[in-house]
Amino acid sequence: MDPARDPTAMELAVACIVGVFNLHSGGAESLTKCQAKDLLKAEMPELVKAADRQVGFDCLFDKLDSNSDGKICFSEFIHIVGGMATSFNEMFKSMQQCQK
Ligand SMILES: [Ca+2]
Repeated sequence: MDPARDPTAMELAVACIVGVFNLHSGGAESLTKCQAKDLLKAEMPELVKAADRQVGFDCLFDKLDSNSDGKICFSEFIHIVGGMATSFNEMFKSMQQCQK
């Protein structure tokens, strides 16, 4: 990245996602179940509340841990972020439809 220019909104967003993952993993390659729960409760509280109401956190964790190694690696984490972004985009489009 050219240090002479300001980062783009997308670069800042990606850096933020990477920073959140590393903050909660302590710099490790993967999040433990406890670290994943702390991250999701802090950063995606509605997802955790919905999981607690419906199936419980353990079931959510098992679904997110796609390779079943008991940890959440960065690529598994980014799928969670992608799902959340997709939901936000759908909500944004619905709000636009209501304004027309
Ligand atoms: Ca895993």
